[in-house]
Amino acid sequence: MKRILVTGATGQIGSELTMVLRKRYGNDNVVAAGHRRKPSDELLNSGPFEIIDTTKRDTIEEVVKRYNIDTIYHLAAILSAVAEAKPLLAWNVNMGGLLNVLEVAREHKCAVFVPSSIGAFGPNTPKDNTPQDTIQRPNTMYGVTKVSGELLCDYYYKRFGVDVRGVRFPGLISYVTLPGGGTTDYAVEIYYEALKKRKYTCYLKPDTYMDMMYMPDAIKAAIDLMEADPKRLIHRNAFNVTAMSFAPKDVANEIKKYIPDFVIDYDIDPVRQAIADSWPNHMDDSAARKEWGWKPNYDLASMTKDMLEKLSDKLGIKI
Ligand code: AKB
Repeated sequence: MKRILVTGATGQIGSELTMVLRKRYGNDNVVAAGHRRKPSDELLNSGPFEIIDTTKRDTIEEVVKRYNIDTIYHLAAILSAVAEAKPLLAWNVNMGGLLNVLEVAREHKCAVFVPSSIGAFGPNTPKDNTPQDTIQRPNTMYGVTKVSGELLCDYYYKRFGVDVRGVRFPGLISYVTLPGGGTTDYAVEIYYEALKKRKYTCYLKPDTYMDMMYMPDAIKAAIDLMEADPKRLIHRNAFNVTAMSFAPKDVANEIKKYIPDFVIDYDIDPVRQAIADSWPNHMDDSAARKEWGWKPNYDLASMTKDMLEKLSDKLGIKI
């Protein structure tokens, strides 16, 4: 039986991943840990919850020892737009936190899941069909921490045998928990605003293409990779994974199929536009498909239908 710790459990991915893991492995076997955001009642009432500041190694180690943890999903991180505003905080949390988690995993023989991101690529990476192994010279603090994190994970596997695995997540869309300060956040906000105001002002240009994924697929990717046969894994860390590639104008057109009077306009934020412009349009995720059977279930059309249905229930607003 697995004994799992999820850091960043109050965040966009963690809040949903924790509930899926609890269903799969038993409520008491999955410890949710947060620090900055307040946990939801669902998270608090369904299993153990602990405060962990991942920049303080002893707070991680104490929980790992007390609960006899053997697997850590390490999700606590600062996202791209906040990282540009607070680069030192991003370095401390994204690198310091990761190093602490890997050290605790080495000492206590834990497996670790670590998400990287499309942010690990930069302006001179090939933009279309971005290969699994390619140029990575990001020009943002977020990207610097993501590439360094990928290398650190490879190092801990090769040097110390820590079973650390991970994917490069694209922008993630969900109706449960809002993302906190990323460049791809527009793709979540647009659904809320479409329902609430029939109008959305987008901070990216209409034709800014990026990889995206619906949260159920992201959770499936994390769990499937951690359960994959290690003998089949050639890469282990930082697998490209994607489900769809779209631009703001595409998601607006899809929403209009359900809300015909929905209007999008644009007020460009130069910081987030520059970050988005430095990321791929569309990654090649064939290594993940081959090595552990990655296959998403949702595309833009099926995600939009589900997002609008679930959000209209949640917000109590009729489509
Ligand atoms: C962000 O926009 O910072 C994240 C990411 C793509 O890593 N959603």
